[in-house]
Amino acid sequence: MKQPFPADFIWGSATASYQIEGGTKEGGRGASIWDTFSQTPGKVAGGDTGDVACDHFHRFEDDIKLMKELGLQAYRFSIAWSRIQPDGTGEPNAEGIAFYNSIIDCLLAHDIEPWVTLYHWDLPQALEDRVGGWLGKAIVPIFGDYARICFEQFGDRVKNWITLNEPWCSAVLGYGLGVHAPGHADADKPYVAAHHLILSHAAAVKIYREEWGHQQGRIGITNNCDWRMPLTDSEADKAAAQRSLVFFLGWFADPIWKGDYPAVMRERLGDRLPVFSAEERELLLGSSDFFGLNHYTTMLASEPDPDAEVETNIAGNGGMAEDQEVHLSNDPAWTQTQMGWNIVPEGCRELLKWIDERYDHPEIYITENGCAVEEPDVESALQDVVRRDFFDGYLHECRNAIEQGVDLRGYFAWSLLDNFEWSWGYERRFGIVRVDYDTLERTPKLSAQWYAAAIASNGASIGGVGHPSAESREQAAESR
Ligand code: PNW
Repeated sequence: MKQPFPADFIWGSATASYQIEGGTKEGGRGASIWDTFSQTPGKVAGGDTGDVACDHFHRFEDDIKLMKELGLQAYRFSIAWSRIQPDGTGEPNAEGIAFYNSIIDCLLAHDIEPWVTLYHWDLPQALEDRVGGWLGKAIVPIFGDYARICFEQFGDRVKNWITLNEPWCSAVLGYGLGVHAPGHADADKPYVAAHHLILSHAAAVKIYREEWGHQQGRIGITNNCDWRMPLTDSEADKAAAQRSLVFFLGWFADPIWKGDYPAVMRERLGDRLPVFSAEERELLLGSSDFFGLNHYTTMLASEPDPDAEVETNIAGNGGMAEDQEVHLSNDPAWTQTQMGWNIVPEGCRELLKWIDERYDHPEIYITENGCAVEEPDVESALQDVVRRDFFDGYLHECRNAIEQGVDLRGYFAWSLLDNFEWSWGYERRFGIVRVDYDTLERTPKLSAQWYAAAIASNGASIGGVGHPSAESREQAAESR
């Protein structure tokens, strides 16, 4: 046994509405941009949709019992906006409210703390049609109105709110690369969409603090970021790694923790990057009670060689590559997940330290971390050693970060269940619990048993599976 985590550390798991609920035509739910996108031929692997997904809509009670069996202390899920407001605006839909009330009440009855994400990518289709989704400023007060309904209906019991999940993904994958809904591929739209996402976050937080402060909850935002390790010790490569991090995370976190976009983005983008008014900057600054982080992988960053052919837009990992001029690559010593994402636990520790330093020691929650592993059958899922070792390695480095002074308060494994992995459909499995998509049967994997033991020991059992240490990886890399 190693050092336990801090006594009040929170252990949870996370999901998202469109990825698990199914029941897309039930309970008065309106269509979302992910219904439309997944029904568009060629957009999602295998033509998969979220129509049934894990059928959590009908099975949430059993799923919550399972969470209890695993000892989860917190559960992060998202609300499907179009269940609350089928057309994106107007009076709340009573059936949608009742559905989330049932989930919240059931969680509390099992002593599991609900962490609620207001927006995990499933924008009501009606808003895409009427106001152009996140591209128009009109969305800002509309999101505020939706958030207000949620605070009013659920805030007596929900004390942990996350406004947006990974606005980087909404902006870059949805408006830049076209691989997520609504499927725009454009060089400038990501910056416009991001601007309205950030302002929508601020609008929701203002409403929460001004109108619902008596509920005494907390509200914040979850951003995603990979780590960037400089390829060499050269100043140019170190600068490239920093630039890449700033374009990834600083884009969204700087307005909230520093009051404006990063200078390097302004320098490189000029007026392609929208401008916040003084009033908006004031509203943004300090508008998150905690730093929500989703972290999955690490890449090497270097100054592009002007003579080499520059790789642009490595989907999902680079962002808007042309604007950054950073060359990204993989260390061949690294192993990868089924997503092709490098497994580099020390990158997680380094990113936590970077956030701690840049944003002045915020309270951090890892609201997602996990991996996809190829699991053709239930037998392989019951032996998901790669996933178990992934969690053991990443959480071991989380503890190291805490020991080095980072204020990490909690961790949510992505994901509770195998689920609809966006443009990859059901082909990629991230769950600690196996879902058989024919029978919808749930089977906890080895990683779930491992996680249950980790929680039961408050993390003291973590670091015990004997994966290569950071040092041995470095040695392996150097000796190549
Ligand atoms: C996150 N990328 O998405 C989401 O929050 C989850 O809904 C998703 O299932 C999970 O991570 C696994 O993919 C991401 O390309 C999607 O860098 C893509 C990227 C990062 C996160």
